[in-house]
Amino acid sequence: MQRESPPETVIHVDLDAFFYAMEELRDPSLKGKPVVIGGAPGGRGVVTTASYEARKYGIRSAMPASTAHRLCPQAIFLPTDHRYYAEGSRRFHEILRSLSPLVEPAGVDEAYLDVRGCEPILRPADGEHLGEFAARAIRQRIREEVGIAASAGISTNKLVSKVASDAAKPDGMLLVRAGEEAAFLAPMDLRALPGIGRQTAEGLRRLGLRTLGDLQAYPTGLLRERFGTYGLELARHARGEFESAVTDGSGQAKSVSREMTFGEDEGNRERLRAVLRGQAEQVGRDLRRKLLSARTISIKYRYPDFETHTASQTLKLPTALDEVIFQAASKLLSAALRKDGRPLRLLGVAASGLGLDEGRQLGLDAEDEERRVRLNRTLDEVRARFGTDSLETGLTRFQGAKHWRDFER
Ligand code: TTP
Ligand code: MG
Repeated sequence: MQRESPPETVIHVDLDAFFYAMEELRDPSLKGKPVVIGGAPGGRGVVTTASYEARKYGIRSAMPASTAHRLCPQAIFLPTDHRYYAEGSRRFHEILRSLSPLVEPAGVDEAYLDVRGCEPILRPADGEHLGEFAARAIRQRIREEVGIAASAGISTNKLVSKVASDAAKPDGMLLVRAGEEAAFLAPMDLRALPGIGRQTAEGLRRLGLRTLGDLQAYPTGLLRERFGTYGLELARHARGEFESAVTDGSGQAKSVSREMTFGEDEGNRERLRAVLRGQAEQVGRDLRRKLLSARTISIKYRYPDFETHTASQTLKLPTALDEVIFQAASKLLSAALRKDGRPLRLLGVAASGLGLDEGRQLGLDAEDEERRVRLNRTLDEVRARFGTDSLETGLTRFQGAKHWRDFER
């Protein structure tokens, strides 16, 4: 008899304390100890992650190493070893791809998959929930083949599954059934919802809201007044409604972008280039964080009369490097301004044609490329510590300029 799959088929998988777990794998004596990865106790550098033991002392990702040292002087500090972690990350993504045709990588240690219709591959026992069965199988294979623990969330959509996997940590899994999404989210802090960053949370707290339940109960009209269409999206997300489906991660539709509407129309070429550079750096950082590289770089620009254009260039090799993204975007902008030199109202950069970056772009210049990727990673760490402005290579902040949907994590 053909049974229908239960509707909760979207799974979010995220490895537990990933960089630390990889370190513990090769040095089991670290087990149960407070360990910090990245930075030196002397105060230089930034924490990439910490063991769960170290987190008991309040140590968190992106915190200066000096703060971590102050919180827990006896902690063990280890340098990061990206090349070694990348190997674990590659195996992790491979396991997922072997279990479902629909896998969307979302970072070095996280991905979404949809197992709808995968009964023939997964073969759950009679009466067993397909999503739960798949999540259990995935976690077990990661445990056996990578050697570390993963947590999983299972629900009808990516947003709720992501929150569920967070709630299931460490080494757990959680199923949120269709119709129970809002009740599941209600008691949680506003920041538990991906897309509510520090600033948005601050804005919501000023309205007197504390939990996602408060947000669910808040009049939608008022949210719209305060936050525009983003307010409407917030209301839907707080109830656990999320439209965007799992994609296979290589689709043309997916892109990483940044754009900015200027407070006053901007005609100064140097300033426009500086904005573009800042955006290229942010796009590059997003790509590296997601372990993606891009094949196509585009710009979008809008004149004061709202006439809007895009222009794009396809690269010979996919990239995740700030400089390559900036050079391509900058050439496109120069060409655009040669044709029509009016001031701009909006400018943005996008990277598309995305694929999982498994070092494929390492061509003949492999060593040089490696060095540049490493440099970009170091810059990422410094920026995480001091904020984006600390290392801007040009002028990127404008009076009155505002980022459009620049979601914080
Ligand atoms: P996360 O999945 O956010 O964190 P985690 O795996 O260490 O811990 P959790 O159990 O809560 O999932 O990030 C994955 C890895 O990415 C993390 O091990 C280190 C790296 N990373 C950074 O380098 N900098 C950062 O700011 C963050 C958040 C992560
Ligand atoms: Mg993780």
